Amino acid sequence: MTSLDVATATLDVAAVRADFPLLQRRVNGHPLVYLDSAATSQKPQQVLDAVDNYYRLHNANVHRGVHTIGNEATDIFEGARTRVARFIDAPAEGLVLLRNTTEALNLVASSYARELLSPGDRIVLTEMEHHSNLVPWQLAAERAGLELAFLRVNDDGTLDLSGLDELLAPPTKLVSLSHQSNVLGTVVPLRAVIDAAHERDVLVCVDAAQSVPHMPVSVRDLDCDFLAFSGHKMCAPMGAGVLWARPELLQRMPPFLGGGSMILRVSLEKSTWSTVPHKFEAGTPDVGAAAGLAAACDYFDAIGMDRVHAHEQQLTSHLLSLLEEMDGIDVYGPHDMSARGGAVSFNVTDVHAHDVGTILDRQGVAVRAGHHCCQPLMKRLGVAATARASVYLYNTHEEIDALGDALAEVRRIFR
Ligand code: 7TS
Repeated sequence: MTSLDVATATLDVAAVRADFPLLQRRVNGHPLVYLDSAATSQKPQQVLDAVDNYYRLHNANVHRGVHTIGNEATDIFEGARTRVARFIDAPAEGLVLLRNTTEALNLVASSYARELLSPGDRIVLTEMEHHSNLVPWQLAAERAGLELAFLRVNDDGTLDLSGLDELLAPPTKLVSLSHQSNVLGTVVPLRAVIDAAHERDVLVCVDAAQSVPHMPVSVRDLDCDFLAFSGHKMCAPMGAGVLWARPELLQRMPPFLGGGSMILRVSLEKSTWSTVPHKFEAGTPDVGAAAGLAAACDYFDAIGMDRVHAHEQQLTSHLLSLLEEMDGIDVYGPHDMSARGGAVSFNVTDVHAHDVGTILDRQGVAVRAGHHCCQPLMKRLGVAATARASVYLYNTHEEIDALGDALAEVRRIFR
């Protein structure tokens, strides 16, 4: 029986785990305990099969429309677009298939902010953004004379929204913020931010890299203007990323990259553009990765994202109580489960996060250590780095306990 046959109220983790070949591995003489899914997730057999099937039977270039195999590849690619759009409850016309969240956010920063905003216009970000949702806006601001302003982070790791009204006033044109922090696990009350922004005719761009993989997300319910995420964090291959944008915005935006597939007509002097969303998909796309992303959407819909989310909440709550009970561990981010998801950052007193990560690895426990591409947030927390454990649908309570045992070993070594 695979996880897809399971229709019980809670997630059958044993069945889920059986779908993931890599989770059967041992590392340094121990069963692998993979707690780094916020960096990238593992892939189930169903996704691996979809990629394999594409390359074995249907591989050809897309949108050329002459031979049978090419048409099959086009159907797979365009089928992935509609499948992914359905997964996030969004019109497919606005769904641009790219490589990752970073590329998607650069597209918005370049083709919307840099090209369509005016000098003096303001973009609001937050202090807890991943560099991917900060650096592209800095580049656009520098080139187009835009101003950047920031929502701050409270001591408890929640977003300080007290200054929101003021920051939404003219000349603000756009807010770009992550739905869930990859460091603190903080889940932002996005709908409230979006409603407040729209009242002022301010657009909202959502970095959903850490939310679409972990909870039900409906673009229609959120009513956001742009939304970006990466397939590789939701059990799909690396190389498939998504930007969803309101089609009318995509129509007004000039292309991001120029080349094949994104044009209507080309002369030596001038070109015109293909329709939306193809205008933003220059060059040969990663069709195999798109096929894998569609399979990942099937996989999650068969399980139910609400069930995935509930499972992660249980694991995170267990992890937080375990860390709180241990001496000499600082946990960053909200402790209230209603304000957070399953990325948990911590430090062991007087031990560098990299040492923590290395000792955990010796016991088969994979966590991330470092600044997590959030240097401004590290500064706000007053630390150089943190260790971070992040859970997913395939993790178990026993694995959280294994992390606890491995951390006790860290404390013993450094006593
Ligand atoms: N935004 C957020 C909130 C992220 O967590 C990440 C990746 C990105 C954007 C960029 O995604 P990419 O697929 O374009 O690279 N976060 C992490 C992490 O926390 N550890 O490794 C990558």
